[in-house]
Amino acid sequence: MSSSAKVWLGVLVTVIVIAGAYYFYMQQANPVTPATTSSTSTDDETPTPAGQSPLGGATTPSTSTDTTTSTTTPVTTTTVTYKNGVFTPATTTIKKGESVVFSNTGTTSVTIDSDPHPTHTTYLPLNIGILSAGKTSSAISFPTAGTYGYHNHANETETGKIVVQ
Ligand SMILES: [Cu+2]
Repeated sequence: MSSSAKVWLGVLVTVIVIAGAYYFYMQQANPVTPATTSSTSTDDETPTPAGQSPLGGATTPSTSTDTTTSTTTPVTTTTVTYKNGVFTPATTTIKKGESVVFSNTGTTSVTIDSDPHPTHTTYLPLNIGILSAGKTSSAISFPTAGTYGYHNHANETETGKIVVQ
């Protein structure tokens, strides 16, 4: 029993000596580390003044944002009605940049397309296609002045035009 205690004591002393030696060597290696730390703190001083300049400049752009917010222009939209073979009004006059919607208030469907029939090339946004009875098209914008004819593609004698001034 006492001999095994001596063995354990020997092991304990050996471990302490090895740990002490290891710790001593680590301390000798340490002088390199403080040199790195002091050079890092020198680098930190440079970004700090640079970071302060954007913070001061940020006050000016936030003021100009308020000026941009007040831009809301309602678009004038004119309705053309189609009822059982007739577009009303036959000629719709609007201003540049305004819009037109087609509303089918009759009992038969209509196929609205841009002139000329059958190529429909005058103004492509006017190629609405089939508008069922009771339906209203989405708004078509006319940014450029001119005369834009359209017709019922299913019955090309039913026509109308939009004059953009
Ligand atoms: Cu057509």
